[in-house]
Amino acid sequence: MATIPLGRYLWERIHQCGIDHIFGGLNAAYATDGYARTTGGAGCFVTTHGVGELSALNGVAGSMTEQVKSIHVVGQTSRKMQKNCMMIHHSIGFNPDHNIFNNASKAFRVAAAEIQSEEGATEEIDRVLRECFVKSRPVYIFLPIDLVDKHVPAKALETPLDLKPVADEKKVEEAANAVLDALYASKNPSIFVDCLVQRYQADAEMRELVDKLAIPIYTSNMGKGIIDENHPQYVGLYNGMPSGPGVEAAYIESDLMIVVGNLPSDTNSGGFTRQAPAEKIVAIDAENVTVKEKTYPEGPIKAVLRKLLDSVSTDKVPQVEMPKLPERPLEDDRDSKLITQSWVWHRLAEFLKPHDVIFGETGTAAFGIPDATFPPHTQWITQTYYGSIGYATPAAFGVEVALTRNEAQGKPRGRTILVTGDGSLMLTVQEVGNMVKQGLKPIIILINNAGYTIERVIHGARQSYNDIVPFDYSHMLPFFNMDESEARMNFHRAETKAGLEEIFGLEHVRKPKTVQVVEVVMDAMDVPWRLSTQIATRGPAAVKEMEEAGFKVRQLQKQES
Ligand SMILES: Cc1ncc(C[n+]2csc(CCOP(=O)(O)OP(=O)(O)O)c2C)c(N)n1
Ligand SMILES: [Mg+2]
Repeated sequence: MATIPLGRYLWERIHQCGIDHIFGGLNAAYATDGYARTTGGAGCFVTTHGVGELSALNGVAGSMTEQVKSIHVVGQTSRKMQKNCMMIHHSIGFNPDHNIFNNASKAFRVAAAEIQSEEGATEEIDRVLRECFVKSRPVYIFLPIDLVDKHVPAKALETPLDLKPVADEKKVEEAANAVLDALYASKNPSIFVDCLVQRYQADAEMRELVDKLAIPIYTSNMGKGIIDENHPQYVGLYNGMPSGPGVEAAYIESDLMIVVGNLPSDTNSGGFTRQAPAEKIVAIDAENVTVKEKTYPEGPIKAVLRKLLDSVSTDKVPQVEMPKLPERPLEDDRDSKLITQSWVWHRLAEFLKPHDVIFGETGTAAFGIPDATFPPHTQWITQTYYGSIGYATPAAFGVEVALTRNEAQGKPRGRTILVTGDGSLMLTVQEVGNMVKQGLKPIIILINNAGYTIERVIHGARQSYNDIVPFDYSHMLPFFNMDESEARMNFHRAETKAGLEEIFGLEHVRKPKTVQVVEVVMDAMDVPWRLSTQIATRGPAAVKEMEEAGFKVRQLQKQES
């Protein structure tokens, strides 16, 4: 029987799952997350035991809660060292338990292969890789160093793993029929598309289905971009109270709300103000379907959408008149020559091109960018639920690597556009060095607003704990060893709208061949209206604090609802 070293088996199997790159190091968990989101499959990273895995755990937790496929391989101490509780560096104290870090990460994964013997090791690896895809969340593989070279049977590698969830045809059909019955009986249905559609690789089915149903479409903050926002049936981003004018009023007119891939965190539901009356809701979730409070279990989202596509009679779907929304109100700071939150995101959207991947790091960017309409085939990435600042920069590194891979596979390649705040960037700025080193070419748009503006609007507007150590960003590219004259060409700073217009017009910014850094100077006390409105959902005391600090709170949504 042909055999192969266990370590080799592991990497071959991972490669077979569509993973062409392995990340390592401190920010590897973030890079893996970005890579997975953009390839649509999984990402993988490797760390040393203890220090390495613990450093990466915050990134893994983000993938866990946002349901991103991440494979964490830990190079563990030998079985003998473990058994004898040896004081190997990175361990904790005397007589150390080498499993302490493995135990710490249990809450942040859906499966683990804690390999202690070459017997059955390949089956364990296969099992957890499958779980990663089926449950769309992180898995953990713990491989003692003395097992890496042990030979195991290679036969299993001849058959690639089946990574699809098991779908019981009858149950899927029953769930789909219940959805269709409710749809045919409705008069004014709508469909709400959220981010888990993307995580469970059901985007293509989702797009086909909205075309076929031709009923009004809404998305969440996190689901933005899955459906083309220029689609004739697209109404808007519905996020409860912090929604554009008329969006909530139009949505609640629906007598049936088909909600697909819901992720109802506070930040993705306008602080829990998104309306979802149970008697009107058809929920197509990752593994189940619920039709007006009756649950149909074991219906994987992708299989259910496929079934709906195959069995819908479009002539029975009610024809719904598209709601007419009022115009976006004119902002009172529209004449400012300086760069404002009310202007910059719409301007940025004009800069976007199909197939771009755009990041909104946690901060004002994540609340500002959703206001802008993207071109078709734009991927929007934000860690809106977990919201760990510092995520976006290494995740953008992972996306750039994924785009290179997609391009090698003959797929269209857009640009990675990272929008990050000055506060967030500080946490993981060293990944810009990795981008330079690897010859990647993201466009980094860095909001210099002198600190934690999102925190200022929440509390302590002028407190020093919301200030940061100011960086001189002109040194960033040379510091990471980009040639001085090249670095001068690729660093840009805008203090005015006219200045940013000029930068966005430059050929080497629009079609970058190397990392571009665009520093955008904005006022420390300027916030997007979606953010102040979200905070206003906390009640009158929060509004009072914002107004006393000098922030503008748009009254519109409060008056409407
Ligand atoms: C790891 C981590 N620490 C702290 C926070 C709390 N927090 C949320 S946003 C933010 C500040 C972000 O500032 P910046 O990136 O400059 O964005 P801005 O709002 O100024 O545009 C902080 C500290 C967090 N989300 N994650
Ligand atoms: Mg800031």
